[in-house]
Amino acid sequence: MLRLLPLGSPPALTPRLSQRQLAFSSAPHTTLLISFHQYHNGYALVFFVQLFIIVAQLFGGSHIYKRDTSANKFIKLQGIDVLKIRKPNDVETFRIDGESFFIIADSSKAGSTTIYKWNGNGFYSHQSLHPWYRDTDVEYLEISSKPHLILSSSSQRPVIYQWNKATKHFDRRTDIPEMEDVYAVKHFQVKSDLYICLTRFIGDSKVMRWDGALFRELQTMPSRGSMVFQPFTVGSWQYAILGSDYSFTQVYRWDAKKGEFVRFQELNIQAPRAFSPVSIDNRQFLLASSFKGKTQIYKHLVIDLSN
Ligand SMILES: [Ca+2]
Repeated sequence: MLRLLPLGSPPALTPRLSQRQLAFSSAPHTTLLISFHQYHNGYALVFFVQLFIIVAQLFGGSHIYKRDTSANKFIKLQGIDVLKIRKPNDVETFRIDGESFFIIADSSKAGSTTIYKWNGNGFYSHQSLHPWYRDTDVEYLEISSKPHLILSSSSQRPVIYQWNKATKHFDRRTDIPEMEDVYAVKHFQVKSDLYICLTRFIGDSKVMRWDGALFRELQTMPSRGSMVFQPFTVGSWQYAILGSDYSFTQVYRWDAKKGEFVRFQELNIQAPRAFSPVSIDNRQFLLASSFKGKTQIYKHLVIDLSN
């Protein structure tokens, strides 16, 4: 038997790395994201890692920080175009053919969801997608080993873009039919099958399966003020957790025999906005950030009931 146990709220979750410059805990609606970028030097076999933090925020402009290893702190590397990025709602990072990118979903009508690419010295705007649609979320995933993006908007169905190897840009491929008002999309894989969790605030959130040509509905979960539907694995267990502002948060566990999620546990979290699994010393935790209350940490327990 498995259970997620509340461990209470952490005494201090402010990251030590960045508290002085970033102060994101006091900035409303700040998306904080850390990504690793690695570079090889083939001849000398010098290998090093550069660490960046992208701070996208509603007020005060969005910036990129770079870890300065000699000073042991993050220093501001560059600002992000305020004409394109006005109301950032989500950031994702990805690598294609050895190159590093990130994308910011912009939720203002005047802004534009934009991809940035690392050129060795800084990140430069590479492609703007989808103007005028007030995007709320972006998801990077591979479909049949090809890079794709799924953009969710408050004004239309989620749109799927596919990477074009020749032009090195994303082209619109298709949309997800009969799915209006999707706030966010997250993907997961079970063996070789690809699935997505689609969050809707009210109504039904959904799980869909890629059938080789399009995503088809697999399951429907009632939403009561949901802003996050996060799939995650702990060991060999696949879960999905559907947050709720007006009801209990639901944890689902994948049933391999049925090939779908089954209800597993309810959690009481105020206005959850993100869930993140963390593994420390062979112990598994789930961090649940809250918009109104304290961030909660749950521990994953395996209870032996054989005795
Ligand atoms: Ca996202």
